[in-house]
Amino acid sequence: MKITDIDIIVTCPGRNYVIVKISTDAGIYGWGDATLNGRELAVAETLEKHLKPLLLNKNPDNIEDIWQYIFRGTYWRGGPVLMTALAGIDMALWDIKGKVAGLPLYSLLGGKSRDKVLCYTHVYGKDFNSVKNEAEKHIKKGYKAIRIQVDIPGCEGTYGTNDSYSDKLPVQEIWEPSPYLQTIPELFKYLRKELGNEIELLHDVHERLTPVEAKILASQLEPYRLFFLEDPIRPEHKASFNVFRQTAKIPIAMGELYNTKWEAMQVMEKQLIDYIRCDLSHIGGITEAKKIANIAEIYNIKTAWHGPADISPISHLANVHLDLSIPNFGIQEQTEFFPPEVKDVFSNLPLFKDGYLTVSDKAGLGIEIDEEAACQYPYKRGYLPTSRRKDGSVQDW
Ligand code: CS2
Ligand code: MG
Repeated sequence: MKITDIDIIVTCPGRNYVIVKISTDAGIYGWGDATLNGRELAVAETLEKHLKPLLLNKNPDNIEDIWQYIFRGTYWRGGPVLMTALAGIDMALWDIKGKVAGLPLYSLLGGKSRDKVLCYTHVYGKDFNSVKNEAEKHIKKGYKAIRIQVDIPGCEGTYGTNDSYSDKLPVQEIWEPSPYLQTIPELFKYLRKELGNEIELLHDVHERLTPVEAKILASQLEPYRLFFLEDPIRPEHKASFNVFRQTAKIPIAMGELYNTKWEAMQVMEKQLIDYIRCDLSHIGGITEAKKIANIAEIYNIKTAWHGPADISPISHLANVHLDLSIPNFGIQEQTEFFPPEVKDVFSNLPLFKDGYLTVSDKAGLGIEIDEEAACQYPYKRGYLPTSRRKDGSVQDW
């Protein structure tokens, strides 16, 4: 079998997605996700101009060889743009392999280790009471785990409380550590009192604290039994995790900004985290994520793959197939925030029932894409917000 064509479709059904379609001389094609929020065209151009010519006529069965060839064989490697492009190719190749075999992806990955995967979604509000009301609605829907964010006094509309995706220049938010560090422990104290102990609660710091601030927050959250505290510090200096890891008795998750297994390895081999939460579509796809899960297993670390609305349903399906198969699955982030138009383009999304996700038994990833509908939603420039401190200096968003 040979790769005969690669189409890169940039579509905006409410938000931008980059879809990779790999066609073969056997008439079978596969779909991959190469969406990098706010930098979609950089990835699309990499695929179209640089990678497509290298892949034509290659045998799509040889996923590992193609992965190594793109990653190592072309010399320049790593970083979000190249690893997202590689992920798009990798997912499409796995989809083809599944269709050739007539088997769902989870079966190719070793078969099911579980019947369904525990998931969490996002709950937020302007104040504690509205967060509680939203949380109760989600518990009624069947959720067993929810991620909680709240407006911080003086920093209203900050990460997780507002969808400030903009087609003009980025929305600029204000963020300060002091009110944040005072608000979050109070929020979780209130929620445990109001909601009881059964519901699993999570929180995303979004890489905004210094190591010592993270240590203070983690210690203050200890009594409220968090499932995990996500991305407490910036991703660059891995040894910084040592500062709070030794004292804070709270599970830590990290990884959506990592782009290779070597980065993930640094926090895993020293057991500085409890959940690895890379993004399959920014880490080179299913091939790399499966390896990361295997490394994590050695250290008794579980997975919590990134699953926001800014990656396409193709990645969400890949997440659930992998979750079903690996022994050390932890939890899956799931989004309720796909714009409604997404369903015009993508069908067969993961199925939610009573707090868990499953996928169909269709061959490969099981995704269906309406290419005509995708063309009716052309690309629109879109930016994530940025953030500054009150003194005007740059803050990690
Ligand atoms: C996030 C994302 O889902 C998460 O945990 O941190 O919402 C992240 O901000 C976006 O993927 C950025 O594009
Ligand atoms: Mg996050």
